Amino acid sequence: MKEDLLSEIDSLANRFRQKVSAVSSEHEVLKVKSTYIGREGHLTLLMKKMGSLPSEERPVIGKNANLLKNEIEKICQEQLEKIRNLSSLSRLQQERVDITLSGRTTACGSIHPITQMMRNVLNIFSEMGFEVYEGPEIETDFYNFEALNFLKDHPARDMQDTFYIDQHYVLRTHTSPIQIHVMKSRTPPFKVVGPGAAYRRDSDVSHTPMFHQVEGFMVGRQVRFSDLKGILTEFSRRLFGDKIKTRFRPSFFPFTEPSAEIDISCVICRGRGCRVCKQSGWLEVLGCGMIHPAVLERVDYDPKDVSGFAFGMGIERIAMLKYGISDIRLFFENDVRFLSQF
Ligand code: 2NM
Repeated sequence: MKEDLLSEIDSLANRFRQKVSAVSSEHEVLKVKSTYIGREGHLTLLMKKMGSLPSEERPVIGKNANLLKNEIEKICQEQLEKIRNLSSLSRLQQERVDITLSGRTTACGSIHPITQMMRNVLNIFSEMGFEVYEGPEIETDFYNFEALNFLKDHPARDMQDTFYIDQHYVLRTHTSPIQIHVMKSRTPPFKVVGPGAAYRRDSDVSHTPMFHQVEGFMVGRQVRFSDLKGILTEFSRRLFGDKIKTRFRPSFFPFTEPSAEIDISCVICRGRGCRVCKQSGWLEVLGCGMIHPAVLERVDYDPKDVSGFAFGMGIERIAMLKYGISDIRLFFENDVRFLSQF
C-alpha cells in the first residue's frame, strides 16, 4: 500500500512536469493545476485516500504528497508569471507607437489671395504716407462718369459695359468715384488710396463681372509728373522686388492728361520672354497720369492753384502676374485646392 502510493505520487509528479512544460497560455496552466490539485484533482484525491492508511505510514506519504503539492503550486505560479510577462511584452510590441511621427493637425483657413494682395498694396502706400478711403459701390452717373470727364457718349457708359440699377444709379465701374468724394470733402494737400470692388459686364479668362481695384492720388500745390514717377517707381519695387525695371509708356484716360501706363520687367522670366509676358519681356501693371484740369474744375478746385497725379491698378491682374495664374475665374470658384496654395 505504502509503495503503491509512493510510486503513484512519483508518476503524478512525472506527468505533471511533462504537462506543465508544454503549456503556452494562462488558461492551460490553470487547467493543469486543477487537474492535479483542484477539488477533484489527482493529487487531491490521493491525499484523501491517506486517511485509510495505517498511522505509521501517513507521515512519509503525507510529506511526499505535500512536497509535490507545493512544487505544483510553485511551478504553476512561475509559469503564470512567465506567460503574463510575455503577453504584456508582446502587447507592448504590437501596440508600439512611433512617437517621432508628426501629429494630426486641424485644417486651418487662410486669407484669400486677392485680400492678401490688396493688403500688400495698401500697406506699401500707407508706409509712403497715403491715407485709405472707401466709398459706396452704388454710384450716380455724376460720380462714376461725369465728374471724371467721361463725355456723354463715351463707350464705357454703354449698357454693354455698365450695370445700370436704374436711370440714375450704376454699380461703380471703377473705384475712381472715391477720389471725387475725397476731393469734394477735403482741401488739398492730401495723399489718398481707395480700395474696393468694381463691376463691369465682362467675362472671360482675364475679366470677371466683379473685380478689385486700388486707385490713389495726390493733390497739392505744384504736384508734378516727377512726383508720380518717383512714388510709383518706388511702389513697383516694393511690391515686385528691387530687381525689376520700370518703363513709362504714353497712354490715354479721360480723367488724366498726360496719361501713362507703367510696365515692369517680367517677374516670371526677368525680361527674356515667356508665356506670361507674351514674349515681350514686359508686364503692364498700372495706369496713371496728371489729373485732368476738367476733373479739378468739376470739384471746384482751381487748376491754376493745385495739381495732382492719380493712378489705378487691378488687384486680380497683379495677383495673376505675381503668381503666374492664367485664368482670373480661379479666384472666385472657391476651390480649396487652389486657395490653399497662397
Ligand atoms: C487709373 C489710371 C489713371 C484715376 C484718376 C482719378 C481722379 F479721380 F483723380 F481723376 N482717379 N483715378 C486714374 C488715373 C485711374 O486707373 C487705371
